[in-house]
Order: sequence, then structure tokens, then C-alpha cells
Amino acid sequence: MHHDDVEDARPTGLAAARHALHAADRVVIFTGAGVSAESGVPTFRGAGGLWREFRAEDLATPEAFARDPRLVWEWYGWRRELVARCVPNAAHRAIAAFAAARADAASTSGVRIVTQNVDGLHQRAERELAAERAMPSPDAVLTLHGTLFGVRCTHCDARSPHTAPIDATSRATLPTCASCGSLLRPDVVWFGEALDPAILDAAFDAARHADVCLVVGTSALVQPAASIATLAARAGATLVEINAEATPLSALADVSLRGAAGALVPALLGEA
Ligand code: BJW
Ligand code: ZN
Repeated sequence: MHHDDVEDARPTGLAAARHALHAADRVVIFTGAGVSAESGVPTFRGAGGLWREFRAEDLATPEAFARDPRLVWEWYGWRRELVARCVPNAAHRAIAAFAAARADAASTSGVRIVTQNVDGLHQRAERELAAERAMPSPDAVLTLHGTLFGVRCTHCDARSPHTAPIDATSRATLPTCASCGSLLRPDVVWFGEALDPAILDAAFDAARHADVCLVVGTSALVQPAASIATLAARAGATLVEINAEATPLSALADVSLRGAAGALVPALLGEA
């Protein structure tokens, strides 16, 4: 398969990608902020990617937090409240249903969901589907960049879930560690910080063994996450991309579908 002109390739590209995905034993679904855009979660780059006058690169760093923890917590507090009001969209639901259907099948097959997102919407879609079907939730999403709904101590590294509202009116009102009293930080991965090696290894491993890698809604600019797609392609997987725009992966993809995840993902993964 070759990456053709998008206009001409769309119908055949979609059909070919559908076939590849439904015939595959092992699938990796690698997602970014674009999969949640239609839920109302702002993306990082491009239109609407700014919070006030700041870019993600200005706030998502340990240096920014050291300089002004109140400002950084204010941003995270705002995002938490925003995401808490959002719900999974048709793309999250189609991914959860596709993974659940494959979980019932033979154990050699499987779907690995690997996300850069910290919004928890894939997990919520999985839990909602499991509840609907009165089945246990798989809770198997690999989260490369952490979660908005957790904290980590800046001193003793203790981690815990944290969903209470953040009072970022001053440095003194920010959340502190129950065991050592130090400042808590969001449990996310900032620029210049290492990803959890166990999670990254599991994601790379899944990529290396994938028959198909479906990439949805990521600009594919941030490393090492973006290597999941290139690693899968190099190891022989069919690479399928869904994005509103062209990305550095588009030229490498066997099929590159240009459009909204909320429409294209169900078209690709749903029952015929
Ligand atoms: C739609 C749509 C719709 C919209 N339907 N599509 C130079 C070269 C290579 C690497 C580096 C370099 N200089 C520095 C680095 C390293 C750096 C990096 O990659 N920088 C690049 C920006 C150049 N990486 C790191 O620092 C990483 N760590 C590291 O390398 O550690 C080394 C180390 C080892 C050992 C010890 C110590 C250190 C860490 C990266 C962490 C990234 N963190 C963030 C913040 C997370 C917390 C938070 O959310 O606040 O992760 S940054 C931000 O970018 C976030 C995202 O997960 C990540 C990726 O963004 P994503 O998801 O792709 O979103 P967008 O907005 O970019 O794209 C959205 C896409 O959707 C667009 O393409 C749209 O078209 C599309 N779209 N609507 C379909 N409806
Ligand atoms: Zn502590």
C-alpha cells in the first residue's frame, strides 16, 4: 500500500485500513490530544492551543514549576475542571469497543491503547462500556505522560490520586504532601523529564509486535512518544493515521486519513 493523494485515496484508503485493522491479530492504537478535541479538550498546538498567552512549552516544564508553581498549578486546575466537564466522544467509544471485542478473542490477539493524553477519557470510555455490559473494566491503557487527576510529591516522590479543586490563589494554598509537607506537583511528564520506563517499554514492545498501528490525533512532534509509530512501521506494521492535518507521519503512513477523529475512528473500527 502507498500513501496516495488524500482526496483520491479516501474511499479506498478507508476500506483498505478497515480491512487491515479487522484482519490484524495485534493492533496498537496510539493517540494524542486530537482524539479528545471533539470532547471539548483543547489541543496543545495549533488553533486554540493556548492558555492565556502561554504555550504548553512555557508551562509544561520543571523550570516553569520551580519558577512559578502557583501559575503552573492554576493552569492544571483550570484544565482539570474543564476535563471533568467533558465526556468521551465517538472516537474514544469506538476504540474501547474495538479493544473489548478483541479481548474476548484468542489470547495471542489483542489491542494495546497507548495514549499521550492526561485527560483519562479513554479509560472513562472503557469503564462506561464495561458498566453497560456488566463486565469488569480492562483498565489497560498505557498512559505515557501521566494523569491530570494525580499528584506527586516534589520531595519524597509519593504519588496519589487527587481530584479536589486546586486553590491557586497563592503559593501557600497549593496542595502539600501528607507525609512530608512539601509541595505537590501534577503527576504528569514535563519536557526534559523521563517517561516511566515500564510504561514506555510496554508501549515500544507492543509497537514492535504490532500488525497494524493506528495513530489518531497527534502532531507526532514530541519524543520519545512519537517513536512508537515509527518503530511499529519499521518493524513491519501497517501504519494508519487519522488527523485533521498532515503530520511528519503522513508520508510514512500506508493510509493517511484527513478529517475528524469522531467520524473517522468509528468508520474505521466500527461494525460494518
Ligand atoms: C485532530 C482533531 C480532530 C485536532 N480529529 N485530529 C529535539 C528533538 C527531539 C526531541 C527533543 C528535542 N528537544 C527536546 C526534545 C525532547 C522533548 C521533545 O520531544 N520536544 C519536542 C517538542 C521537540 N521530549 C521530552 O522532553 C520528553 N522527555 C525526554 O525526552 O526525556 C529525556 C530524558 C531521559 C532520561 C532522563 C531525563 C530525561 C518528555 C515529553 C513530555 C511531553 N509532555 C506534554 C505535557 C504533559 C502534561 C500535560 O498535559 O500538561 O505532553 S507536552 C504535550 O505534547 C503533551 C502531549 O501529550 C504532547 C503531544 O501532543 P499531541 O497529543 O500530539 O497534541 P498536539 O496539540 O501537538 O496535536 C494535536 C493533533 O491533533 C494535531 O496534529 C491536530 O491536527 C490533530 N487534531 N483536532 C483528528 N478532531
Ligand atoms: Zn512528600
